[in-house]
Amino acid sequence: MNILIQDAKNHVGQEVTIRGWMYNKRGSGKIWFLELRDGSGFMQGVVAPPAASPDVMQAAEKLVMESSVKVTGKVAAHPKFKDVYEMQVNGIEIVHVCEEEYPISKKEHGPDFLLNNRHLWLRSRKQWAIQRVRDVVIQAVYDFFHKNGFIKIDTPILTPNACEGATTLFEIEYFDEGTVYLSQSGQLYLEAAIMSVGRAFDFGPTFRAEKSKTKRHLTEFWMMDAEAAFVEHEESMEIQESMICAIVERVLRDCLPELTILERNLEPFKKIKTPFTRLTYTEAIEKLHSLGSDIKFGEDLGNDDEGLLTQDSDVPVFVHKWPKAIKPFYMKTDPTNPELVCNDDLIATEGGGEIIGGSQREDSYEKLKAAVEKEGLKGTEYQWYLDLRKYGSVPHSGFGLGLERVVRWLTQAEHIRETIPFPRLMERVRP
Ligand code: AMO
Repeated sequence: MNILIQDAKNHVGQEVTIRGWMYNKRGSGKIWFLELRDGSGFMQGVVAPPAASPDVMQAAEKLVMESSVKVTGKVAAHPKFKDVYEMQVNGIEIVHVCEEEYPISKKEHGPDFLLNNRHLWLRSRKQWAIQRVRDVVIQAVYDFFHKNGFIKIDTPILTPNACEGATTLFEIEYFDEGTVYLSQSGQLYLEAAIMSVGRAFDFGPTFRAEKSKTKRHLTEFWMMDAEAAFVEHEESMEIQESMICAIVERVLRDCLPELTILERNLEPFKKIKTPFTRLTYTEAIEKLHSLGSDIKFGEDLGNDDEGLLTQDSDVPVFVHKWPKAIKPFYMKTDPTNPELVCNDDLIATEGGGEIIGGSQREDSYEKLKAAVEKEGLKGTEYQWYLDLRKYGSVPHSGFGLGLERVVRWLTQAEHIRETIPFPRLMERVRP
């Protein structure tokens, strides 16, 4: 019977076959320990007589690192470690023996070498664990939204209008229609969709021609945008913090083997509870000054500033109500101060940096039209967006969560490039 390693616990004492790869081997001609992986987990296969015939011993000898195999044997609980299973092997079917030595060995490799070999590096234990956490975060987000009345609306990737500023657009010539851009965010389209479905989210690749070589910037990243009708600034932050707690709980529940491989300290995780800290931008600047930062009012927060704001906090920190001058055209002006907007950035603990950007959207036709014009945006491309404020306009808010930023925070990956299977950075688009 073929099984997945993740189900081995249900087959103790039975003879089963696992289909996978041998990533390491120890032993001598008398006994071999095969370290096997099949994508669902890891398992040791012990190859020794009498269970293993001389032919099976020979097959084990032939296997080199990353050869693919089907291995049959009896499952046993590991004598020392809880929840670990091994196999007493009595059959080996070799699927493919590597023709050359596998390039990624146990020795230290530099980042360039690893990135050039990303197609192989993905098989490494740590990279495997990070991709599994990523998958669980995606599931948690879908579940959270469906439970809270949001439906998934797929927004277009090819768009004639900019959402997040003209400086980071990737351009494409689109037949006779002129220049279009790769989407920076599905937000504007979701705003149209919620006037039909009330609450919506999307989850897809977004693109920014960012000339930033930081550990937190990709040029292609996956963003989950959410939008909700009748939800105002405060309620939007409540949705955001509940979503982050749902993600953290799910990862703690489903990813313990992965977090163990990543040597992730679970204690800070357990402290992530609502309500998150809320600081207005003005309060944040004052706090930063008191902590020795020389940031000026009206400047964006740098990496160090974000670190200072969260260093003494067990929970992520909202910095909200930013100066209008440094934020996008669609944000709603703060009714209590026309220089500010009703927006928020959510800064993660443990050096995670900004993981969410959100805001209440301007719902007045006149104010939004003026903002589009002031920004120098091509008015005709935004007429449909302005229309939303002409027909049954409602207060509404939304936010965008950067999937890779969240995965980096949760896994404590050194660099964001490890959190996406094939990273696209300013200087890298291969493999
Ligand atoms: P914003 O520009 O703040 O907001 O982006 C939302 C979130 O996306 C992530 N992010 C990135 N991740 C990796 N590499 C990048 N270059 C990058 N840029 C942004 C961050 C950020 O918090 N339209 C709004 C969202 C909304 O209000 O609905 C927007 O795009 O985690």
